[in-house]
Amino acid sequence: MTAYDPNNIFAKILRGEIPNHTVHEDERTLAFMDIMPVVDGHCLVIPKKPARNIFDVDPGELGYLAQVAQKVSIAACTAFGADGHTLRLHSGESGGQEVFHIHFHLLPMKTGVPLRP
Ligand code: DGP
Repeated sequence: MTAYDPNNIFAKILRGEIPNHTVHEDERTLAFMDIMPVVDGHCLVIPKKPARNIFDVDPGELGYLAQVAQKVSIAACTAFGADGHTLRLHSGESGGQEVFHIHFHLLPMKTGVPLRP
């Protein structure tokens, strides 16, 4: 299995080396706005514990990440007036992953408003 790279962008965000717009933080997770949003309110939630993706994340960490994703998603939908939601998790280059620190994309959706390309 490929080793976790401690110099990936999200690891740098966790260490405070790259600024971010944080929307939620606790002892195990961080949620922040995506720098290239495909919809208004697009944010990401990541565990603080290193993991590349679905293939190596600890199941307990994934479960807690999903709980936080639910809370932040509901808050984001309220804040952005969304009536739906899309939750994405890319794993591996073929799965569309570009940053190799596991993250959920939280996408508040509005009827008639498509994702930006
Ligand atoms: P993925 O393809 O699932 O690995 O998505 C990576 C996402 O990370 C992509 O939507 C853009 C976002 N992103 C990349 N670099 C940065 C950054 O420096 N700051 C923030 N906030 N988001 C970033």
